[in-house]
Amino acid sequence: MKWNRSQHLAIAGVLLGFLASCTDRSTPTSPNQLTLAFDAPASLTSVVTDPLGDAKLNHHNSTGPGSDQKIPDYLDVVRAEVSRQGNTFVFIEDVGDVVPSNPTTVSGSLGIQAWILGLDTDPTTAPPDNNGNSFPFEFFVDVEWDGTQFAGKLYDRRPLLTGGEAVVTPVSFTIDGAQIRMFVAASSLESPSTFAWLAGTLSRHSDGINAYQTLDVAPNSGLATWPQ
Ligand SMILES: [Ca+2]
Ligand SMILES: [Ca+2]
Repeated sequence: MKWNRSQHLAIAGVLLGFLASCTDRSTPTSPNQLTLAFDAPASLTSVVTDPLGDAKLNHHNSTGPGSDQKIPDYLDVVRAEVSRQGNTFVFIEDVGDVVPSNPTTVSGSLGIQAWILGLDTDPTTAPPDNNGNSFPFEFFVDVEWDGTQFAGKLYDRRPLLTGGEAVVTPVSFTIDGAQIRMFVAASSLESPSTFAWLAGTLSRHSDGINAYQTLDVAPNSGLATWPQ
């Protein structure tokens, strides 16, 4: 089936309805402190770069009023990285500005802002959403701002293949200046040897089918592959 990147991220918005527990946010620090705690072997790392300035509202529908309205640079992805460090996958999004401690409030009953990655760990399956649309991603991992606090979450979408619900579990994360990092146990992803992935940012307003806005995606075309 034909699909596009925005549709991939749309399911994240649907899944945001499952919001549950939260994790304390780290204290923002200078973007000059964007250093990794450890260096991954190149063979276990996948990196995508993305322009600064291409994020916009209504990314999934680039026509109509407000479609080119500028959004804050902290919602503009400039680089994304996936690496495996021992038994942990580390997911990184670098954005164009320091993530504030109190980001712009998103309108609507959910009011969610998300820095998110979709992981296609099984090319033979495409779990459906509640609207019957199928998406390639078995997992989402994200950091969400709900207007009050930040939370890191892993969405296991595989139960949707058999009529179940996505399973949401908290994940550790840090927000350090303009860098968001998420840490997921490899076992939580069934320790895949390879997978395809997409990073992005989105706003989720309510549970409505189109009540979301994809703000930016990286890569801009297709999916990245880990390891690179
Ligand atoms: Ca960008
Ligand atoms: Ca898949």
